[in-house]
Amino acid sequence: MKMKYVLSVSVLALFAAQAAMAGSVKGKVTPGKSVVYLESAGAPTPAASDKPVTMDQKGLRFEPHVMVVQVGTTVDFLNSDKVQHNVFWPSISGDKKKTHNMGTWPQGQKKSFKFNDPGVVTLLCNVHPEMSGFIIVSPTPYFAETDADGAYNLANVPDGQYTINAWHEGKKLQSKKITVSGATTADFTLQ
Ligand SMILES: [Cu+2]
Repeated sequence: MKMKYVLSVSVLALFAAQAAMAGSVKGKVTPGKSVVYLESAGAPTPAASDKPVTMDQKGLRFEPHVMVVQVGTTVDFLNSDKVQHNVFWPSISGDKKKTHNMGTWPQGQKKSFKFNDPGVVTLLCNVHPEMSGFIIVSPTPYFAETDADGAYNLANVPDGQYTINAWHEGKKLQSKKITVSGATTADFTLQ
């Protein structure tokens, strides 16, 4: 009994120590409605959830227009329209070797893809050239979409070295190296 008690206390102490090392990154990205995500410079980060997320094609639009997922996430591409849609991407972050065509399918059907490469995926439909959408595949679970004013807050980020990336449709991706140690700030103005 005494051993068990001692173990419980040390486990609690360990949790307390880990909690104390968790920082946050907050700041502002101009323009608003941007995406921020962290790349870890060293320490491994928790794996993605097994739960798939849905990218819908509805009303001749990708819905949502912009989605952020952690690397290793499966995206279910659903067609909710009466017309057939296709899904393809010409590259991931400009790497044309990572091009992929999911094919074309009718209303009510979906096809799934697991994103194992981080980066920016521009979704297109070869049936409707005006359609586009974006999936930002983050290498870590530390990502956010900023609010309309550009504010974001990444909570529970373990202290350490990271690269923080900020993305907005039509703007150049910006990256900064940061050291997270408690409350950390990073602001961006995207061009
Ligand atoms: Cu389409």
